[in-house]
Amino acid sequence: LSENVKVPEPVVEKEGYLLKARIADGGKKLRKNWSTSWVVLTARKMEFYKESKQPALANLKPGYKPECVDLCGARIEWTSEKSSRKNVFQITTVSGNEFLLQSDIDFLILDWFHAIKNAIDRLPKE
Ligand code: I3P
Repeated sequence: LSENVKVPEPVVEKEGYLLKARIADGGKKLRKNWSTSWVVLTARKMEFYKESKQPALANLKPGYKPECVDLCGARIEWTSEKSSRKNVFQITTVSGNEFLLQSDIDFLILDWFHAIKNAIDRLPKE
């Protein structure tokens, strides 16, 4: 294949700001640290950007790679034990990464939960 062949960008199903905390990395517990993230959902994965994914801005930072979550075989569930905040759900990946996502706005977090759950349910389990 020629180096000029570009892999098309996957279709964005949903994007927006959420509060995010990564609480485990490969099964190893991490210290919880909430931060606002620009979240981009496509069919197979989620990306967490430190700021709005403006293509022009992203291009100004060569090499910037968002945190990426493979949704194949992932689990999603509401949790009330892992945070004192309301409206928190957890995503657990096959590789043992755990993320909490939260918004105070009920309809907004519900939309995200269902969009991610639908994506996971459409994917093969591994
Ligand atoms: C944590 C921080 C988190 C809090 C967490 C604290 O302290 O306040 O916001 O989680 O509670 O440990 P630190 O900044 O010193 O690490 P929530 O906001 O989700 O409750 P936790 O220990 O009960 O997880």
